[in-house]
Amino acid sequence: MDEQAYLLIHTPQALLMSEGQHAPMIALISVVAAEALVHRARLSVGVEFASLCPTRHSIFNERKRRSSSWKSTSSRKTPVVSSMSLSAETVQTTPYEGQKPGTSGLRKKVKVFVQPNYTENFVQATLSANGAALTGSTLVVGGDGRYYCKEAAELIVRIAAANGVSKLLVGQNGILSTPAVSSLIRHNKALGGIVLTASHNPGGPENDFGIKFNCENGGPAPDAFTNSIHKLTTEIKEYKLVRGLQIDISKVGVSTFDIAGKPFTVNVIDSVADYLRLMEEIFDMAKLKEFVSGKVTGKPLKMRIDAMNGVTGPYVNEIFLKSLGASESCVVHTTPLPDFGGLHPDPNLTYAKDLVDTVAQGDYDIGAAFDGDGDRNMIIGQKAFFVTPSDSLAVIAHYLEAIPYFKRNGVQGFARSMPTASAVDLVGKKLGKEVFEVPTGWKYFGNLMDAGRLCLCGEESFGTGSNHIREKDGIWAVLAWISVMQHTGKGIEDILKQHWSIYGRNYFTRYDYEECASDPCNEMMDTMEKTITAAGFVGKSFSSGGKTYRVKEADNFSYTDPVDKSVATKQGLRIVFEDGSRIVVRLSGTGSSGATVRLYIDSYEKENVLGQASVMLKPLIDIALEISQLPKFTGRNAPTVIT
Ligand code: VG1
Ligand code: CO
Repeated sequence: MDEQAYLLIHTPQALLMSEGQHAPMIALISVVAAEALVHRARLSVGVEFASLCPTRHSIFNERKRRSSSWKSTSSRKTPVVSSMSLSAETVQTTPYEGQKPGTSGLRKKVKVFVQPNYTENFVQATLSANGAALTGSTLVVGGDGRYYCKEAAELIVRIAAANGVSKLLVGQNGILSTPAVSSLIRHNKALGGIVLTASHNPGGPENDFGIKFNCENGGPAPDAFTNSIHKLTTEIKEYKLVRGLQIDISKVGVSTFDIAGKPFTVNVIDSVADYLRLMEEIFDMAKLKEFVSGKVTGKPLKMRIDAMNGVTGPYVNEIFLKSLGASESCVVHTTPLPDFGGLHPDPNLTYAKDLVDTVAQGDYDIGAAFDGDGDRNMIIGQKAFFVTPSDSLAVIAHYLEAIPYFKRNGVQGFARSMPTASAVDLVGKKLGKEVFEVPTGWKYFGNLMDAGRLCLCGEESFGTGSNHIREKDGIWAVLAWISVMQHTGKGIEDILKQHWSIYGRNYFTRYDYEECASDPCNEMMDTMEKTITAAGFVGKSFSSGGKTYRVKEADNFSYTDPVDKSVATKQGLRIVFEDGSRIVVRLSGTGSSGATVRLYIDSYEKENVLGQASVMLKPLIDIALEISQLPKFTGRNAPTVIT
């Protein structure tokens, strides 16, 4: 990795830059002093924030336990001195409606974000939601490189400086994957991180931008925190800004400023280095490299890794090409582009069609794709054999011993989001582990991980991850799969078939109806909720395609967090039948306009495990469309995406 550090000397008139291997001692002292300030501020954590981020104490303890060999990214950079003195100003503003973070951050069209003060308001509210802990804090800033990321990152630098933040770690060119942000927050003991992404939503001037905040544990802000951000956006009257603060985020290096007498440091960091080291700790890279080379098996592993022009490109190059020694032809679309090259950066069978078609030809052993911000993954085997995310989670759970990290740290419980098929539950049961069912959204896993009860979890939406960070992690998932392949010596299809022969199979499909009109969708949900919660619905039978299902349970899913007892209600309509089959309907919380309806169907077969999901699930799909009256309310006869 590029270990270059720069000595930046600022004067109000000029910004001079020179490469420096030997920084002056005075600079060292100033950085140490700044670190001490940060430390002091962290000891006086605001009560307000502590109550919003209940995980704070357990994280702190976990950090104390963690190996002291880990060096923070910032500590490897040459310290820098600056004489630039600037002051903060207060800018009057008025609230915008609708700045309410959804499943994962605030997502709107770029056109909405670029309105005067729109981004400024939201960033100020996000910072203010941290309360007293913000003063003297360290924050991580980066995003998936989509259109408006760079401008937003520069704006955040100016607003953070004015709000008493001590230090920012900014990804070079504003590039940091969501998992990398999570890792950086943890390793640098930062207060949190601002991630500039609309994740799997398309990018470009006509498409989406997004901002999410991750807390001190590295995970997405919990509901209490995002509610507080939203409340602040409705009351905002002013924001703070250091207007004259200019940072060149295209160069790795440290800049320090004096903001009204207080030091402020911006550390532009290599986007990949910290994450690479984390992967090297988790996986046996040497063994995987040998496996990829075919040295032992006599047959090199042929992989096709598609970064879909999202943020994972630089990570893919570093990890799959350099560390694992794969050939150039194994990786595609590895340059992050502001509009993802027109691709929809959502790794599913519809939007990753290029990958699926290529792997379908039979030359590759494994195909994988990621979403815009690198937290999702899709895994396919030879001839594009599709691994459902629900199965992917269960298989990884079954083979955790193939990954050194789990050998070292032990295996705690497993978890999945409610709409995810329950394949992992069966593995958990066999291994005698706790299994949790949480609402949709990665934020619900964090408390369980911090409490030491959860080590592996996933969502049907192509999210898989572990307690190595507090986000789902696309590249981690692929490395986990390669580890399983290495461990078993089997291909992906065989691994799945063997898994089903042990546990039975959870057939799963999801229908997405994207960009529908909002009002009729809300009406549909209300009507369906009334139908399924009415007296007499439980016990009712529905028949289709020669199959009959009797309702065992039906509700609008609600969840009480086992750790902090917070309650999340209205998390999706759910009909559970007597044989365990399920119909789930919910509205997406990540769209930027209109409504997206998600219909999830799953059913379990102990013996009949080699059927086709679309055929096996057809009767249940028809029943779901009948009960929900989806075609009538949405006017749609077919979904936009089928998974
Ligand atoms: C979707 C997925 C959910 C995921 C969320 C964020 O949410 O269903 O499982 O956690 O996106 O993923 P929704 O509300 O649209 O169903 V990401 O990679 O877009 O941050
Ligand atoms: Co994502």
